[in-house]
Amino acid sequence: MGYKNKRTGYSDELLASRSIIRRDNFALIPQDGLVNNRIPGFENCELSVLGSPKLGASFVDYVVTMLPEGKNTRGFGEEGVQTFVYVIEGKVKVNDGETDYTLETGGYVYLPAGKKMYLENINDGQNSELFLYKKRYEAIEGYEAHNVVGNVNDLEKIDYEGMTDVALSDLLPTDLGFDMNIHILSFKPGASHGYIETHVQEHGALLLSGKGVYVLDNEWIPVEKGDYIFMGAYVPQATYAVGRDEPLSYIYSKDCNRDPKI
Ligand code: UGY
Ligand code: MN
Repeated sequence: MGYKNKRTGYSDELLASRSIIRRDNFALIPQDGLVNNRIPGFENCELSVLGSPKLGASFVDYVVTMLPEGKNTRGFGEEGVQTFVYVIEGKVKVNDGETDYTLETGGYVYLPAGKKMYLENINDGQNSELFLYKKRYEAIEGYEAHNVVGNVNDLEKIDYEGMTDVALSDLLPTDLGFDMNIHILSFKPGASHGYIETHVQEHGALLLSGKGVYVLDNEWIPVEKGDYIFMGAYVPQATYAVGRDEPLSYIYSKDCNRDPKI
């Protein structure tokens, strides 16, 4: 139910939800139940804020449906904040104040702090679906970040920790100018993590395809395409992919390359 699948009004079934919110720890937010948020600058767009500081994240994630006339001419981002957009489906023009980039499905743009992101749906009268991200940039002397433009279909797929049925792609450069990265992890049905990770980094993950069972802080939770998972610092995490042919894939952010502040 909800605006994403246009099922609003009275339900014939009992009200139910798969949402699990453990503030400052982890959250599962399925598409059902998302509500349309209005954010200045986004015109003719339906969007929902996913991970945010109110949940315990140091970043903000959004899922955005750009309607045929959808745009942001005011600029997404603010002083000191880096931004990232990934096209889940559609065709979008992204501008950094100077240069236009045309993105199709699988395309992405990262803009460093100091630049605003302008967006326009150019998908021939059809909607475009986006994953958006912003985080305050933590600078270090002698290094800086720069614009990154690409498409996941052109990226190298690395066997994840030696497992040939789990593929990892890094969307951003790994050099010290970047204090975060965006990755895609893809598990063939039956594949899994090799161990339950526990680490200081946070993740915001949007499931792009497939089904699985995710363990978050020792709770085993069924997950599927369209779900969003927030994993806070140190939350034990891993997954088993299930299903018949579709891989369980998700795009996710991870902070990196910085010494924690005290
Ligand atoms: O990069 C990661 O930490 C990743 N393997 N985490 C995850 O999939 N939950
Ligand atoms: Mn992890």
